[in-house]
Amino acid sequence: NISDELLGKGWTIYYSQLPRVIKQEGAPAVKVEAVNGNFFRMSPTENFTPLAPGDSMRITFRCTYKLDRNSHVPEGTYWVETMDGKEGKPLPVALNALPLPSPESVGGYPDASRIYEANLRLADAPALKESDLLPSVKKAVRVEGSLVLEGKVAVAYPDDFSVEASLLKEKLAGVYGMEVTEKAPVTIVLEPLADKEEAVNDEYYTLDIDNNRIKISAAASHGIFNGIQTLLAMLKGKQAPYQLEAVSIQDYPDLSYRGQMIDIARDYTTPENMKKLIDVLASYKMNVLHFHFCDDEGWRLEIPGLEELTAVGSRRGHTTDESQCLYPCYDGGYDPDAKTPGNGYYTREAFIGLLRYAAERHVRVIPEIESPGHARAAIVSMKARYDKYIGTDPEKATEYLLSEPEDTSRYTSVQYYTDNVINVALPSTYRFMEKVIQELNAMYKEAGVPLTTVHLGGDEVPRGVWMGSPECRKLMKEKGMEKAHDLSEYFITRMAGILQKNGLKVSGWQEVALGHTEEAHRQLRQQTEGVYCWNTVPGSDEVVYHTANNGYPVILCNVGNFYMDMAYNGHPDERGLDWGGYVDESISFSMLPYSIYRSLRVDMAGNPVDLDKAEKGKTALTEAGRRNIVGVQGQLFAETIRSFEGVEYLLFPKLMGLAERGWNAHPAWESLSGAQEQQAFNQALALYYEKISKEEMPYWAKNGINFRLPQPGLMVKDGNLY
Ligand code: NAG
Repeated sequence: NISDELLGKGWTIYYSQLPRVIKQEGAPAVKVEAVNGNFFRMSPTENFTPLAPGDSMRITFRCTYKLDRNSHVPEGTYWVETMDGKEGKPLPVALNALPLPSPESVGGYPDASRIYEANLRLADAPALKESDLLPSVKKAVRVEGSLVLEGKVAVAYPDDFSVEASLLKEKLAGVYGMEVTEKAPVTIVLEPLADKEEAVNDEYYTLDIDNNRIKISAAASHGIFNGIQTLLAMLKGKQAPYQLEAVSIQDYPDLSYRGQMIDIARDYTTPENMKKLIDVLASYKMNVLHFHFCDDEGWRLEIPGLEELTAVGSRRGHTTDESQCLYPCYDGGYDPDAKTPGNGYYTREAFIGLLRYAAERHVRVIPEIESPGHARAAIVSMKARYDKYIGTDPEKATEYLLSEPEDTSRYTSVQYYTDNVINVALPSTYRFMEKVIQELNAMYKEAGVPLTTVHLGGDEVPRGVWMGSPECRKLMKEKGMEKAHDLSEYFITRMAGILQKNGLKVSGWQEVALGHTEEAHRQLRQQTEGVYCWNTVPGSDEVVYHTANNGYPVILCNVGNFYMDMAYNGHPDERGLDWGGYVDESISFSMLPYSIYRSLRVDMAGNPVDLDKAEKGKTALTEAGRRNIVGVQGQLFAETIRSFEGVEYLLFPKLMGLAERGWNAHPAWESLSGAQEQQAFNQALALYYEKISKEEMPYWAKNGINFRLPQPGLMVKDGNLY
């Protein structure tokens, strides 16, 4: 008590923390409890003795999950006092971070990259050729000659490629300081491929450099765009005047879907930063941005007619009734109007602008409406609407309601929410979902960008949901359903119908394609564009090939290799989660889309995994299943991220492995075994690290991208080493 008054019982301390379940022993004087999710409160019990000025006390509690890294310690702490039965204003409280053990004191932290450092020493560091890029090009033949790009350059192109040409000119002028003129010593020619049959797919291109000309040919504009990215990548590690060796390149991706998911619900990323990211993704020939704009802790997109979604659902701050804003989870800001990483949304206009920006760079934006679980922000927002109108306009109040006031179901979600699942029996639920889908459709239309699918989420519906809902009970009886999963199936089937009616297909996390009746599978298969297999920790990764064999198009985003929100390693200063292991740039690189059981070569302690054993007896990919592997995707869930710099830190350089594997799904070691396999892997890895450090890192440093050096605890920012 640092005040000069006696501290009585009318106070509460609020804070957020990731490790969740709290146990207290005995009869504590101060009770620590979850308000909801990872938002907690401490308040005095009847055993609390008022604290005299200058006195202090210790409050002890236990978390069931380890609290061993800085991104997990309590944060956003504030104090609220109650006087005369009224709550006072929240006040920030200074917090001394927990003393975490130093790496030295426990003999170092397990670091997954340890084994790779050993591999790197084994393989000779190769000398880089000009055409050694990320992602690697399929075929490059060095020919006689060279050219110099200096001062002036000309770009020649037909109308069909004018968008690509103007982006090229922008980069040449803006990043490489060249003047683009009508006539110049060197001309960059963009032209249709002479023999269209040659194009393996829409993204195929050829790039030919001779003494005074650079020629990029493709059957489609996407191929031209890819060729331009290759040309720009060849300039990356160089200084003006840019000397380029003559070369003939033929290149195309193996997988048509190469995406990155960004979670702006937990941590808000502005449209400007998102554009910066899209530009970088596109430069590595990634072609999908999975836009995770809503979840339990936020709704980040304006939907005309559903103002509460953003008025309430995009703001987090101190509240006891959530009619104005959501609880201050994660970053714990007590002021809902403050500019914190927990507040913000994309206006309709900003989103349309983003869609156009992405489309110009051949990046598709796939929107995700998280449902029926992970939907707390939407549920709370629609409840606020209900409360607002129930007295005056009951029809309006219930029109889009997502929860049933009489529902007594008790459940706890993986993230410890007790009220984050949409009620799937209410007609208003389907009205809400269709309304959002139609508004999304309208935004894409206005942007002039096609929308083919909406990702419906579908993950982590906790046990216990819906069972106490009178409406769900009624529906179950009517339809002869027996268990909660039947309701999940009902939801996804009905949603597939709504999407179809609106000209769209279903995408969703792996759960949407699991556990159905044969009849439901038959229908869903045809209505599905992508099943995102995510929860594939070693041992349960069979879901991936099972789903592909079962006829669903699969996107590989398995946690073990591609969850960029996993920490780089166990060091306390490395932010991130670790429920699926550690993920660094070597682990994303190790992924084998067609040999998934051999994709994790080290365990969390950095020890080698016995790959033959890991693969033994597992579900194999059938021929039909092979054709269903459509792509790869990185995930960046944002529970531990607090800024855009944090986004970049977790993506760079991990993203390089993802981009490489999406483009080249059959690396040399895939078809080898034993010592030969190990040697081929070592060589490829050495070349990969060489590219990252020689070509990419200097470029990131120059262009203000916050990245992590492939060594624990070091990073470069604005050209400086920290
Ligand atoms: C899972 C959740 C996600 C969470 C993430 C953290 C999926 C599909 N679902 O528990 O909401 O943020 O892991 O890594 O990943």
